[in-house]
Amino acid sequence: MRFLIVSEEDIRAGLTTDKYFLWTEQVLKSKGVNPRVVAEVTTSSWGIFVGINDVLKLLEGKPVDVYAMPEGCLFFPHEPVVTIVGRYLDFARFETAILGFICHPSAVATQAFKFKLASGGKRILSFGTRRMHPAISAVIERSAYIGGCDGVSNVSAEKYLGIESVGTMPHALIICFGDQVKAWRAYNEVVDERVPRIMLIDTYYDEKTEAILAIENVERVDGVRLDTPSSRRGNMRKIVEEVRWELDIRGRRDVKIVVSGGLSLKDVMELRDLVDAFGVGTAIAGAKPIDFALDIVEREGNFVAKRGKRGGMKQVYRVWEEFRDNVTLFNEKAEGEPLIQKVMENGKILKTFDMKEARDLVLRQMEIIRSLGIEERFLK
Ligand code: PCP
Repeated sequence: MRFLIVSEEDIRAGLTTDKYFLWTEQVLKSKGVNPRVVAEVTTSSWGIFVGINDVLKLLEGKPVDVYAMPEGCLFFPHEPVVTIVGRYLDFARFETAILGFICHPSAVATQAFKFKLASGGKRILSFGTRRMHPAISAVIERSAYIGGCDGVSNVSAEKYLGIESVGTMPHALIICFGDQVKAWRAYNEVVDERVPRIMLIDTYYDEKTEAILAIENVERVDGVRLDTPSSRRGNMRKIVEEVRWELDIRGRRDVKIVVSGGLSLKDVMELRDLVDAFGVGTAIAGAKPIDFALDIVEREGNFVAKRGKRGGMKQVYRVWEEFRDNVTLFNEKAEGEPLIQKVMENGKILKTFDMKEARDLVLRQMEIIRSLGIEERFLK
């Protein structure tokens, strides 16, 4: 018995396509129609572009050229993030997988970006792989990390991404001991001492009661985590304020406060001055996919486009100082740095993108947004 996961071979062979592409192939072949086209991937919202490496792996060896923005680049509405040049039948059936490789990962990165921007510099931890299929855990953590998360909880990130995962402790640990103090002490004794001691303080009693219990009974407490259930959240800010107060008056300003559980961007903005780190699950890992589409914009050298799309192969020039772009036809010049570069030539991969470089690019863009004071535009 195997998990229901489509194999890499089947994805490469084009099995994960939508049926209408197979009928399209059949019709075009039978009528001898196979134009040379330029097709581009665009959407009507802004976001952080992630997923190009898998697209390149998918198209490797096929007689097409591919152009793309760098991974981690913030794209604006209607800008091409990927452009494919070749005969339509050489890539038609891969549209489904090409979009699948970027729609959800880019959405995860975009959500991570928003949370990091909203946090005002506080730590954002990706806690949400449990909300999605485990086969894509590493994809989620990579996207979350590129988007700006400071840490990721899924252990697969260590093997697949080369980054150390982070975490605290689950309620199950406390309940197995049936006693918070015993559980916290045991954690202290057993877990590698390099791991910060972030004690979960909402299992049985009020958070401030458990916070006091922790610092008064456990030798080492680096932080406390409030995962307060929604049924108990009258006013989360007041709860966190109380915990901070009780810790401070006992001389424990050093104890960090971590908040998790169903967090939204609004929650983070409301709590960021009080909280040191946020564990975010569903709102990042389960991000609503960005609805990228792949559209033909040139056929046999002529501009074409369906309604709502813009014809012609394009270049995007970024004016960094103002954080705005100029979009032109590909061979035209404009003010700014060209963002679209050739990444595949006739099926040969010219460039892949490094996760850490992509993350650096994201953080650089975030810094520019902050320095220009235009955060509001990117928090919607
Ligand atoms: C998990 C963890 C985080 C949650 C998930 C993040 O919660 O403690 O708070 O995901 P979310 O943003 O989608 O809520 P639980 O399922 O309560 O896990 P546990 O009781 O094991 O800590």
